[in-house]
Amino acid sequence: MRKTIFSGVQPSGQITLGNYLGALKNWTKLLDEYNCIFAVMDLHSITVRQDPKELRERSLKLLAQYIACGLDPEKCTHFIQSHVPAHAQLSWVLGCYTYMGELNRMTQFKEKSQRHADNINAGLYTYPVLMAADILLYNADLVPVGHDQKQHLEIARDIAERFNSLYGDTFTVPDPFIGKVGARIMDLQDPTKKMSKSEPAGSISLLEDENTILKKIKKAVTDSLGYVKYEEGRHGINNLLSIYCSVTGKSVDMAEKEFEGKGYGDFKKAVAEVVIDELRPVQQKYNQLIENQDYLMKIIEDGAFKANEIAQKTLKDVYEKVGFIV
Ligand code: ATP
Ligand code: LTN
Repeated sequence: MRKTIFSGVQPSGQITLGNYLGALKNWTKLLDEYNCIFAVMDLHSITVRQDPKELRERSLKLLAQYIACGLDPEKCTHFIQSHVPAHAQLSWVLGCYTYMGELNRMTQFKEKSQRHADNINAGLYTYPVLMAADILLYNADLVPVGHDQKQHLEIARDIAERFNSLYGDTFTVPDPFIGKVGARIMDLQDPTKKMSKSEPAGSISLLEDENTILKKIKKAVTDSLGYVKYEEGRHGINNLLSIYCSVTGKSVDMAEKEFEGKGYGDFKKAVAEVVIDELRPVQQKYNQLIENQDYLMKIIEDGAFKANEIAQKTLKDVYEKVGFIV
């Protein structure tokens, strides 16, 4: 039997080159080997205030971007998280098997609390529990994510192991799959911070036009050393090298040789070119897909049906084990 992978992105903004290189691009490499499930994580996205109309539009746009990136609906299941009630239901149960001490250690909670100091809500705090429910419902073996999600994967594993040891084998304990390059793409304006949907100035969006991409990469913060080499502490250059290598599949050594004796101007131009070439077909496909809303709606209907079937089974097993009348 094929192993299962599960992953998802929040419809919390325009998806970035970071999301693409750290997550989506890796997912496409796994389609033929695994039973693949990719969801649009709308429940997670309301941990930060969203405009309802925009959120609804973004959820469908995100699905279109999944497919445009190569996540063929013939080969994987796509659904919207809120269409499968078992996510919220299992999340409640798992919350009773998660310690506040564990949640207190989550760096994403600390970061987001600082960024949204006027809205430090309980959902933001229990976010990792819902994420564990997402994964464990489908007994996912592997969860491909960017580096920033490593800690959340660890807590999901701990919750699964704790539940299994109390009630017998119930959940598959998931392994993270974090790419070697591209797992942590940094902000172009402040390369000490990760590129994020919520910081458009230093991010490249998947749907950005060619001129803007070129301009943003040309303006990327670097240093005054003037040579292209991956070295400790050279955040700007290291980031551009990661982007270049992750897009082209070349090793850092190869890229360094290629740009030996060349200045930052040439290097940045080359980075922009490979990014533009990579995104062009994705954008073309996206523009076609987004015109066909009926097709997209059909995919999420079918996806929700399949996902509900699997999720209900797991939830029933859990309800029985904890002592509910089912
Ligand atoms: P937000 O800014 O709303 O928190 P985000 O940009 O961090 O969103 P998520 O939806 O939280 O995006 O993440 C989707 C996937 O993209 C996850 O697997 C995450 O690890 C990955 N990812 C996010 N940012 C980066 C980045 N800068 N580099 C590599 N991978 C990333
Ligand atoms: N928290 C993730 C999005 C997410 C996710 C998941 C990823 C929610 N549930 C389950 C993998 C598996 C993020 O990228 N911020």
